[in-house]
Amino acid sequence: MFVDETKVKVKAGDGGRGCVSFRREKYEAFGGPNGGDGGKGGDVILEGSVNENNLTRYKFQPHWNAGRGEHGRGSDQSGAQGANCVIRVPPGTIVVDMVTKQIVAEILEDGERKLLLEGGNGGWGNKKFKSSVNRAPRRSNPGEDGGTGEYKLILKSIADIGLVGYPNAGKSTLTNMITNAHPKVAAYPFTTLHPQIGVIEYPSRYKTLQIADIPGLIDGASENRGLGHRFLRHIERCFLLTLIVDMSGVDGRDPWDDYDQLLSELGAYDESLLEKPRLVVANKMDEDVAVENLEIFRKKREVAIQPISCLTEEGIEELRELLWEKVAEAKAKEKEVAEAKAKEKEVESSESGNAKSDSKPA
Ligand SMILES: Nc1nc2c(ncn2[C@@H]2O[C@H](COP(=O)(O)OP(=O)(O)OP(=O)(O)O)[C@@H](O)[C@H]2O)c(=O)[nH]1
Ligand SMILES: [Mg+2]
Repeated sequence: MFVDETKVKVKAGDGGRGCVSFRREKYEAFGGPNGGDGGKGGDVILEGSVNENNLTRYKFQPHWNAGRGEHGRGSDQSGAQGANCVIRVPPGTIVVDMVTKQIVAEILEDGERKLLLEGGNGGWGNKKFKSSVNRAPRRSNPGEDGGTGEYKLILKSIADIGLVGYPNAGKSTLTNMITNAHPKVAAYPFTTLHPQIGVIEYPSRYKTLQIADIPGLIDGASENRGLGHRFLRHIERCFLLTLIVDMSGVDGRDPWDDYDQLLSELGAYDESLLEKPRLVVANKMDEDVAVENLEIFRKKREVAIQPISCLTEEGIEELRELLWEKVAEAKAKEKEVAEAKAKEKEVESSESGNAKSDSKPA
């Protein structure tokens, strides 16, 4: 089962009550107040974990509570802090507050932690209320309530490359060949029912890339045909989109129409997907008709296209290298854009700072 969207109800721990108590000992009259403070309630914390690969467990267990703080006790004993509740989510998870509809957290890395709800503070014991005018206070505070919240968890997988294509184009076959993942391959449409993330290794560079194999798109996916657009969110964060076109033209479709349709479906989901760097791959080149179709494709559409065959392994090694180069290029470009943006912001803020200091009277 693959769940990439679910709701959770969480509650942070309540703070423990403060204690009213007085020191009573033999030969120690009026020993003074010694009621301890209540413990703080546990926090609700989000943590990225690569051991989770989707949100199934939160679908079946939607309630998560942190422990309450212990009440304070006599003899100056503070209550223990409540246990934190750690919600482990796969990297790439976004958390949306169901009331405000705002994104309140985003977990991108393994081990990354974010505080979702803070536990209530413990109440003061009567010792804290002692003063020069009231040396025997009979007062203590109740603990603060821990907050509650309802959140939607949405997983948008993190991969460098997203594979997009019609059903049966050979996305999973390619994933099987070049990565450690083994998605099911079969000659019927919609073999892949949910995204599969595979890792491509580049041993000579001591590096890896992640590739997301998602279910096939068909005409009208934007109107929810086939599996619809449901899984396109898993390629939103990719640096590179790889469009796999079946050059053998099965099911009476023409490869160039497939290519156009894929682009229009991507655009219908989100225009910004079309701005991502793309690599177009022609698969099934072992078939004779594919060679003819590729020639026609090149005449009809002026795009660079990489011919491969997952059957004969022709062009696979070149494709691996091309993927590496394109992702490196895309990453460099994205970094440049981010740096330019940061610089622009810096200039803007320094300008507004100057304007403020100018407006001050001398
Ligand atoms: N002749 C030939 N057949 C191929 C090639 N690559 C894949 N196939 C076949 O195409 C069929 C579909 O392959 P899949 O990898 O399951 O296709 P997919 O794109 O993942 O399809 P969905 O998961 O349904 O979207 C399988 O029967 C494969 O054996 C190829 O290069 N040449
Ligand atoms: Mg598949």
